[in-house]
Amino acid sequence: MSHCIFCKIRDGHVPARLVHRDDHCLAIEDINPQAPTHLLVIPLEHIPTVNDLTENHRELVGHLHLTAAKLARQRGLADSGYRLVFNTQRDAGQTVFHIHLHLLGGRPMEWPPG
Ligand code: DGP
Repeated sequence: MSHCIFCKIRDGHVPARLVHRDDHCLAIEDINPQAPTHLLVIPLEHIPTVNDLTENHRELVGHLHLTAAKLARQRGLADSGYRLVFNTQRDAGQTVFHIHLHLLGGRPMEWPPG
């Protein structure tokens, strides 16, 4: 079995609060939410970091963003706003090495992030 926690969630071996699933990605509630809405949009394919994306992932990357925008609309965040983030490698605080798009919203956010 894969050691990757998001592969385990994808395969149903670890429970998660699933809010979306299709042929290319799933979306779950983050276990440690940093905002009233904090979802993770995760490709089904195991891709460790954004550095590992190739031209073959062009459509997938668009799909992850369109899925996040749809989920944000469903939660009434389209006008108030939200943040989409791919943390990449150590300095950005990446802890799970299976790419995931954070969708954060429901409160004002600061810039630059800490
Ligand atoms: P990052 O730091 O960008 O790699 O974010 C990883 C996120 O994944 C972090 O916000 C916490 C979340 N997370 C880690 N393990 C689990 C888990 O088992 N279930 C869920 N739902 N989220 C998890």
